[in-house]
Amino acid sequence: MKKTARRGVVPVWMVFLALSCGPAPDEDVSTGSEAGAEADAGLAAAAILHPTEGNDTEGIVAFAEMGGGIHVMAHVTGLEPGRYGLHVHEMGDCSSGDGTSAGAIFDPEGSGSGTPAGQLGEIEADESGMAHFMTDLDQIALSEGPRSVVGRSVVIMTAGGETVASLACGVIEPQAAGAMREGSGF
Ligand SMILES: [Cu+2]
Repeated sequence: MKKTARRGVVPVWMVFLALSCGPAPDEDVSTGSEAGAEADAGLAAAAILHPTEGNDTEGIVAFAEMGGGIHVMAHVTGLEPGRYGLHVHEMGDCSSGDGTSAGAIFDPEGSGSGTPAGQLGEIEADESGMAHFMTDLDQIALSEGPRSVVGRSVVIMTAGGETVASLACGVIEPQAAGAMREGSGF
């Protein structure tokens, strides 16, 4: 059953507030001077995931520059208990309803042998169908360039098996770093 896009109108920072993974680092409350703003306020982005047709999976994935890499936090609901792939796909287009409009997995290096950059990791849903995931990656970026994931999409996929299905999809939109740090616990 297809759900409405109701969550899309909720400001993303409010969603972060609800999902906070832990206390914000101390430096977050004290920064903000003109001189330090550029260095301190790293780029941030987020994708609100909406279910593909026939699924109830939804959630949010947040990205923030941190320590030279990208901190990724995902909160996904409406899954059957089990493991799923958390992927960035090439195109920022979830309009097809089945995930195919998002294109192939993001693979800027053309890694025939290695792991595509868009393979962010595996999430595991608990008995309540909820998955919570955090990691730090350096194969993706938020700044402009070949590794940037901004404007692409996040897709939750069934892991393994003979048929791979996209359960949820969301376009990665830039976020105001300041607003995000206020509410998020990043
Ligand atoms: Cu995928």
